[in-house]
Amino acid sequence: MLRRLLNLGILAHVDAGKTTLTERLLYSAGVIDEVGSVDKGTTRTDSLALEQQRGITIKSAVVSFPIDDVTVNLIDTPGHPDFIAEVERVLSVLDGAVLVVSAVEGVQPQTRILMRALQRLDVPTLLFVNKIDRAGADPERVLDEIEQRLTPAIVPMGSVDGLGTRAASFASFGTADGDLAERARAGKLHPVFFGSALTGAGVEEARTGIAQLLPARAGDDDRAVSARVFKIERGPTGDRIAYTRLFSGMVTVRDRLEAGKVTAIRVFADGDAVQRDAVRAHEIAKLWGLADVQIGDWLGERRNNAEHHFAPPTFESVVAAADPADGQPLRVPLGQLAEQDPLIDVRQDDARKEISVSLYGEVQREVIQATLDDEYGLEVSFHDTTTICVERPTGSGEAVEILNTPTNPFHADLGLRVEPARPDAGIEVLVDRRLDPRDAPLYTFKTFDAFVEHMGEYVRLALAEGLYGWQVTDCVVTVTKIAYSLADGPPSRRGPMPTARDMKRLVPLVLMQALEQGGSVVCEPVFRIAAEVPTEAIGAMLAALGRLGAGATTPTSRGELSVVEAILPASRVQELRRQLPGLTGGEGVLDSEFEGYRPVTGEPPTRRRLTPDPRNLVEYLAQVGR
Ligand SMILES: Nc1nc2c(ncn2[C@@H]2O[C@H](COP(=O)(O)OP(=O)(O)OP(=O)(O)O)[C@@H](O)[C@H]2O)c(=O)[nH]1
Ligand SMILES: [Mg+2]
Repeated sequence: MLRRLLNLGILAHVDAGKTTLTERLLYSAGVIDEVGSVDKGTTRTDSLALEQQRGITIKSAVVSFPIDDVTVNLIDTPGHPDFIAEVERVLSVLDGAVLVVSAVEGVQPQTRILMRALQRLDVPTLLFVNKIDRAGADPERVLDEIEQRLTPAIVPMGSVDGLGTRAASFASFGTADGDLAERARAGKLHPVFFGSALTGAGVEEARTGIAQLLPARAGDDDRAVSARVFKIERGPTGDRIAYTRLFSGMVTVRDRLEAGKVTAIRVFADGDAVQRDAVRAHEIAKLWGLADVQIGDWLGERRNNAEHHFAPPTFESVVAAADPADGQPLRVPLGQLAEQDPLIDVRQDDARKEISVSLYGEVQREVIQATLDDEYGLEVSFHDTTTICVERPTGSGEAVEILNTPTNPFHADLGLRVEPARPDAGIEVLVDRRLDPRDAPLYTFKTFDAFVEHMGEYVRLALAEGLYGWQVTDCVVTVTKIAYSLADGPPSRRGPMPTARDMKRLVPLVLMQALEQGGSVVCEPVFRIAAEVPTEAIGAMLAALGRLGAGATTPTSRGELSVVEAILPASRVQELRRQLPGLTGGEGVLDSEFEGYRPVTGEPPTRRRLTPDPRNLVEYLAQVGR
């Protein structure tokens, strides 16, 4: 029988029971003889010491098990919002997903965020309403919440008996008919199972559902290689191990890829990662030998460009050795962590000898701290935590630099225009269609397309630090003029050809002038919060929101509880979290979800530049070297 493959993600909010369910599925498939426990630190997928100590998943982990003729590669993901980037990388390699919702806590903001991302990417998804054995479980309410807040396209697959007890069980309505299965496999309908990962109730039915209601695939090895790296691990000798999903083609040991030569392959198959000579379409493998590989890289053909599905980190902190006498450089260990972890964006300020990292939150910071301590014997502390802002152009600005003038020693004319684009549009780089391609320095860039591509890269690099030092985004940059000097041209244009290096240094010079002319505004990350508080505490809550400068919605009351929503800057959300227990007698619950960036009111915060500032021409030229 030809085996089919299904790469399956398990996603949910924190503590919903993903790892416990994974363990149960492995058990029910016969891959393990004993069900491990998160609370004892004995599960297959929470294998890191830190995960076992804390009882939470930090890194995604792959395990494989068979269901009939299907090999399922299950990827258990972390649910804590601080580790959302880990989920992001996994999303692009999935054929299907199980979204777990707790029958007690119900649909959480994180559940909504995950479901939206799955829908955007058209990943067929089953729902598993977990913890029906726990007191307070209310599957009917949760079903309503799913319908109202996630998707109306759901089909309950059975009913629950003995709710809220250890004996709680799931009774299936019977086999799914062909039409339902087809629509589920196409992602148009979401079957809902109920159960308990702890007792195993409903897990057998969910396992059958996974094979029948999600799209398993048979390989097509003949096509060109297209594969994606979604996780990187360091082996005991410091070698890089790239977790890779193949979409098409085949990769064999000794293949030379752009990122290096494949020296060993282990393919996930029925319980283990097995040593093989080749990995085929739809399989997931660990690849050794790719020295230059990075998380998110495509091997061979790229499939899509959609990259960011979730909010970016909103804070950054300076990291320093806890003991000032400890001369150990942090740069290498932090660099290695960043390599494995797309979450960690390291910023090195050479002038101040300071390193800072971007952060989602407190838990991630503790994890970085503990990892540096455990793996590198480095004790570090974090200080000066600040909000990461962005800059958006406010108006259109244009600048031109002509070669052989006192302000432009770079052997090329260059004109750039910066225009604002809609929020979240990102950066687009264009070339004015009226430009004559022959005016571009093709001697340097070979083709006009290559010239355009390089200009795009230089513009993006230069936009990393805007007028206030923040990343500039949501804009369109157009190359409006290009010309170069000629060895035998008229005296005013005579000179050597511009090099790529020249162009790279000239771009920031022109771009910053254009940006300055149009102006920019600093925007801070804001969150939409929903606070559920005892109705008698609502007055205090509204007053606190007022003090934090947030306009709130009119509270809606659900009996003894009232809910109020507001938009708050990231830093204020932290403050509100600290105040909440005091305001509500410990009864309040605060949900927050990244909303976007909004212009800051008052004095805009600035960030120290790490690259030479082109607005100070003399210093800029001295530093970049011409
Ligand atoms: N009563 C009960 N407890 C459960 C059930 N499933 C999981 N738990 C418990 O809930 C807690 C969290 O379970 P995990 O499996 O770690 O949840 P998770 O979704 O993997 O958590 P993160 O990976 O950290 O997001 C643990 O204490 C589990 O024992 C269930 O069905 N019933
Ligand atoms: Mg987990």
